[in-house]
Amino acid sequence: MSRLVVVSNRVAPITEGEPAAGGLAVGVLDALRAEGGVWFGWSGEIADGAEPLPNPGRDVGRITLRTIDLSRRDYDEFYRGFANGTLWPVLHYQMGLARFDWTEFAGYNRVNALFACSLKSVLRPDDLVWAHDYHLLGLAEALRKDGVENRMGLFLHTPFPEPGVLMSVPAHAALVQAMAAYDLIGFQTEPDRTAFADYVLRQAGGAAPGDGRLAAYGRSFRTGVYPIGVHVDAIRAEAEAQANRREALRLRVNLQGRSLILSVDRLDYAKGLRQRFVAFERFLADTPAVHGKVIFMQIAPPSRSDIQTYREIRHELEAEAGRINGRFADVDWVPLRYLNRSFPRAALMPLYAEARVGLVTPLRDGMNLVAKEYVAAQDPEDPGVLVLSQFAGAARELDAALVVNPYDEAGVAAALDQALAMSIEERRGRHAAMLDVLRTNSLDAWRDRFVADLRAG
Ligand code: GDG
Repeated sequence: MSRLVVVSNRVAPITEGEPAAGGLAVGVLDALRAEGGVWFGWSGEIADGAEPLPNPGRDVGRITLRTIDLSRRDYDEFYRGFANGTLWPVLHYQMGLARFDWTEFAGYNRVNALFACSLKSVLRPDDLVWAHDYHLLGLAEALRKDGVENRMGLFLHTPFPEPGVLMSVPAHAALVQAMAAYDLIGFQTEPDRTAFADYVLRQAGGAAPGDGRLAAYGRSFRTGVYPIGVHVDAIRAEAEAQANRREALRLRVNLQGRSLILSVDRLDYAKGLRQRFVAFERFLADTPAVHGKVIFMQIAPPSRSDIQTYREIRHELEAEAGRINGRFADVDWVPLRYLNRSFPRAALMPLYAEARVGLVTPLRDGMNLVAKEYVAAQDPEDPGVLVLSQFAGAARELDAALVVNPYDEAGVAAALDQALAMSIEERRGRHAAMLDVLRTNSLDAWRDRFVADLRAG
């Protein structure tokens, strides 16, 4: 069988025998561990004058890790610039936070070509290339220009916006044309796939012969929907096995019977933290009966902190958290706990299980694995309630959650009230329905379906 070669912006640091953190890393590693293969990407190192050849390979079990370094200019123009300064906000419908610069777009293409050139040196003729995410929209086109004819697939972890939104990026036409060089493009949800197809049909004069296939730019390629999932049983086992860990015990003692509302997000404006803080404030203002009885804990490990918009949101949230606590806290109660750091995964799972409410309200999200992890971690006999943004990809599957509009403070506040008052019968019913979906659309199913479709062509 053909060898699997996974390409992502970063190769996650992995150690044999240890679980990986994050959905992409877990999903990809399982596939590679099962079949053997190569994982290729940026090392995380910045080295000026770096060669386009990959660093010496490192084998972890049956997986070979191949990395390249980036120069400072590559990092600035490709990573901080076009990928995270332009594409990320636009893909998440945050056009007001996007900037655009043709030099950065050229840097993005240059790094995609660098990846291609370096990857070519390790590729065998029948390897399957599986690229991940918005950093690598141009990889297949660059490989094909280098004469590589392997089968290539792309899975986009983020949303794909409607054509009118995408077109706010001046380079939109070149971007979509480059994507068409893949043989298979996978999306998290049907609306993402449809938005992409709309662009190809209406803006690029393409055709849709059926079965997700599109014809445009002189090529024919497939599109499909592959919702990423989680390992349901492993998460519940982790939540239980670690239930007596020191942090979980400390938390339980500290809660003193109060209800915990929990949010866990990378610190990113697309996750809707500012709107969520305001909705929680509204909930406290509207519901005096809960004062002293609930605690909202926001875990938000910093991310991309060398990008200005990320520094700004961090400052804003610190101020908001202080203001809300200043307004409502009492001598023996602080309503909002804002933890600006990351936790080991083993500590996170029992926290999920302890929380009465999982509050997941991104402004846009490709999927949102925290929502799925929260559901998987619950005790089926006494589960908590998921409050979920309608703009998370996960809301397409988890419609038994309390689905809210993250821009509607009053609506989110009302959902919190409803969640905390919900009967055990209703909680069990909603949880069982969501668990069924999680089992069907598991992480294994995501990976197996994508790889099978890529192989089938
Ligand atoms: C992208 C898309 C899509 C978070 N804090 C800590 C921690 N985490 C883990 C969570 C979860 C992962 O990070 C975050 O995944 P999400 O899906 O919520 O969000 P993104 O990072 O934006 O991921 C997203 C995903 O790709 C997969 O396709 O769902 O839409 O944006 O697993 O548990 N893990 C640890 N400590 C923390 O403090 N250990």
